[in-house]
Amino acid sequence: MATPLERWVEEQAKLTKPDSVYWCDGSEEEARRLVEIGIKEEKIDGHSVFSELNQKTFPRSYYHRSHPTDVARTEHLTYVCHPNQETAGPNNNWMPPDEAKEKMRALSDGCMKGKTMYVLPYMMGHPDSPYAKACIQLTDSVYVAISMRIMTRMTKKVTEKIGNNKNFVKGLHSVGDFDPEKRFIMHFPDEQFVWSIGSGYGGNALLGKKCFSLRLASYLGMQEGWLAEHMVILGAQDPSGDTTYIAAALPSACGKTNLAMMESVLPGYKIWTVGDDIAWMNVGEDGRLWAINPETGFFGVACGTSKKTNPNMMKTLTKGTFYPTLFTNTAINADTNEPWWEGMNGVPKNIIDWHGNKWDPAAGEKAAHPNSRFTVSAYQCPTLSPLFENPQGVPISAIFFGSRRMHLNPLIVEGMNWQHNVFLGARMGSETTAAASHKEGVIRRDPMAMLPFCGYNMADYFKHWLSVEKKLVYKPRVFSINWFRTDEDGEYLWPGFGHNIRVLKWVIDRVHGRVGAQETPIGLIPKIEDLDMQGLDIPKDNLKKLFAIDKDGWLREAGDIEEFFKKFGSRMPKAMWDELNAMKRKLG
Ligand code: SAT
Ligand code: MN
Repeated sequence: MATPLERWVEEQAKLTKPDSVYWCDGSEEEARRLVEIGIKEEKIDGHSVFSELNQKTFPRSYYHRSHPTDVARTEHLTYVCHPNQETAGPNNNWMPPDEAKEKMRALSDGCMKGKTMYVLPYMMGHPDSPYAKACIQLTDSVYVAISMRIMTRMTKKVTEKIGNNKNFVKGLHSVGDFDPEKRFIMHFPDEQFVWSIGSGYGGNALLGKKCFSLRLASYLGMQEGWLAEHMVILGAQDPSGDTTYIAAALPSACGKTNLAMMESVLPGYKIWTVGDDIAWMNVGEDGRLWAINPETGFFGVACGTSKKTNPNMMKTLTKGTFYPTLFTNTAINADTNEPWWEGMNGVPKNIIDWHGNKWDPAAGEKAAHPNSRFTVSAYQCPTLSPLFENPQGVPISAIFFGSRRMHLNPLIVEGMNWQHNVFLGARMGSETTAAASHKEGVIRRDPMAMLPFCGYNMADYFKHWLSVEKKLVYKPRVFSINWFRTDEDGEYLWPGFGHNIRVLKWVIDRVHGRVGAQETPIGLIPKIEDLDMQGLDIPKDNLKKLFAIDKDGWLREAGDIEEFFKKFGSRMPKAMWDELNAMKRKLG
């Protein structure tokens, strides 16, 4: 008798009509075979799927050039198909599930002809974790199969674990013919099912990541009383040896990976990395908030990563103990066959750009795509937390809601109480980045950095965040952060990167009740003298500017927040309106 899993795979094969179906076991030997296929057989737009990079300096690394139209998440083609549009909310594109499936069936009919369908059994979360989920993704892309091996715990055991169970997480993925006109990422929360066609790009195609671990999981979390968040998880060890765990939400391409493995400039402080993108958070029996990272890899932005900005990532990328590491749409140093990107180090003489052509700097185009990425195993990270594999996760004492703002938002602001904390997340706005295909650098509301990832009505999401308070005996402190404020000349006021430990130190001291704060109309800010500035010589005036509250600017911001809240009509919790009105009142 076939299992429900086997029957499901068979049904999908009947529709997509691959030449063969291959069940992956997640082994290194298998990965080597798939990479070989990517080098020799599979092509995208005339290019090989993989090519070998310099194995001396970047051991076990391969280069991947995507289809030129397939370089970022496509939010306008991403749908969350609840039976009822209200459940999806104004923050999601919506289609009735039946209509969505009909559309996808038509696009998927025969889409794997001439190809192999790979069956990927994987866990999100450590298999011993009570919070882990067993998942299956089908795909016709070796790039996606290999990426999933890096990003998740892919093993045959998952198939056994699913056994005769019907309730596993399902993903059906095909790159189709990469036609953006025929590209859709459809979510069916009631069935724990994601159906994606037309793209091989990370967030569109690695269905365990944003699609399941955020969009579907956030909805599941709402129903079951936990939180699936777009957050880094890190441990900050202080000179006493204590480690304080922090979860930090930041929009895509705003420095989450750098924060997760920051090299402290303050002596005695050390950061331990638990995750760089996704946190699943449950209230434990002890009343504390416990976070796990469901992933095992980093899918990070290459541009700007260097020995200076993120030395631990450069070490991670060159370690070569896990097979393989991927570089997607970076440039290549033609003389050394090493990956290269803007901001890595000096500019090599001969560069192949991300299109595969000799790069001419005079033409004014970047050599690496601004959203070029690496895919690398977390097990290569020198700062990986000793609790990375802890099934319970780590206890969170502080939460950051961060945005990228040249103006307005202070370096750090602390919430006054839980309701205000939730408002700090709900009022977030951030400048858009190259991680999604839209205009860059415009401010959009992005509550909790979840706008593209919240799989249900965001008004209900705020309600859910508010409701978590009553279960918490030990409430994390909550902060809004912004590393990106600039002065009149557009120069960054804060050096960022390893210097951010100065801000974390203040946070740790707040968590342990060792330091005070001062109240402003938007929340609590540090007393300047409480920030540890040893070894950093920046004008005192800059520090003042970093915390300046521009009342008129904030009143305009309040108007923008109000417009956003209004979209949710009567579903928006009154608590959020109360907070907005209180902020306006305090601003005068
Ligand atoms: O969504 S991805 O995982 O591809 C990257 C991001 O935008 O955070
Ligand atoms: Mn992300």
